[in-house]
Amino acid sequence: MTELRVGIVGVGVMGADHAERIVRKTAGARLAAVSDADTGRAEALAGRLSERSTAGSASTARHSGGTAYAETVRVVEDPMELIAADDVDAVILASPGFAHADQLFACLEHGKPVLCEKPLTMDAASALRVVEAEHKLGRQLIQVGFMRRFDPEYAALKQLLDSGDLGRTLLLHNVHRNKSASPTFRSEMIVRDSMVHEVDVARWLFGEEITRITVHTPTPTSLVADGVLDPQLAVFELANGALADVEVFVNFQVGYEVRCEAVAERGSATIGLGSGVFTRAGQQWGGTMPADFRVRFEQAYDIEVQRWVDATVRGEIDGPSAWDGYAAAAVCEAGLESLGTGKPVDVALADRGEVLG
Ligand code: ISE
Repeated sequence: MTELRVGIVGVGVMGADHAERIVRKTAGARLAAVSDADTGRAEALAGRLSERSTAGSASTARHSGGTAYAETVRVVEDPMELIAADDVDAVILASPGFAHADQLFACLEHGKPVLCEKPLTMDAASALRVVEAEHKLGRQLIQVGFMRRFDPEYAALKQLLDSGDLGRTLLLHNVHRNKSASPTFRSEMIVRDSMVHEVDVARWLFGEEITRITVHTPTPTSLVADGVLDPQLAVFELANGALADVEVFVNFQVGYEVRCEAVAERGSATIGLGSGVFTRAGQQWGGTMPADFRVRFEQAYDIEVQRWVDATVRGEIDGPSAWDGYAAAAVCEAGLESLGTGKPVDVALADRGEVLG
């Protein structure tokens, strides 16, 4: 295979970002087709990317060969048609979470490797069905878009903790703040779409499953619609007795801020303190904050997609698996129950050995 022909389903904020990434920055891949419930939006994006490539500017030069040539990005109305298409070797799913289950089953049916943005699916039962269907195929086709694992700071933290230099890791403190969220971003989405990242971070850094979750909700900020519980403070209990907490605040107003501090037996390590260029001028000092996750995690997304393309060509995945997506869905499901009561809720997780045995 010379170049991996990628099709993207859903070209909203994240899908459009990935489309640009495939065209401008990813070696060994080309954007073959896009699909979106809003066909006009897909057409506008395809037109924009094709135009830029035909203009042949240096920034749109193909990375594989280094020479610019016209990109013909096909717009396909039906996402199922895109998934089945002969000119699409692999799929990026950036459609809304509720569409993922059917689209993932279609990818499995057509043997298409897929990078699926989180959440894997909307609930643990459907996520488990996806894991089982993939397992039956005998080949891992699904990678989940938990991009923090590819962020150089998170990767360095993981390496440090795994080295054992600080002793055993005891606690994680996480902060996850967005500048603002749309009024349709309800309390449940704060768990399923935002907190799910720290669910994955905790499972990944500890290498353990989360067995119980408690979601506390202080009096909400006055800057959200009635009934939206923002911020939220969750505590995860892990199978080895470790604890992790996370504050998720999606209408923080200031900017995008994601931090993680690990406390171990002989020291602690914190990432996400970056303030860009730190300046001192006019009796003021300070730096800047990224406006959103695309800026903060740009490098992580670039590395994630490049490694996914490279692994796909080798017939493998190289990142969070369908099981990771399922485990996160199971934790979030328990988190949603706790959100209603403020009480700890045990996570109901299938036995990994039995499912993947
Ligand atoms: C969004 O979907 C993301 O994945 C971002 O990383 C997260 O910060 C944001 O809260 C979510 O809505």
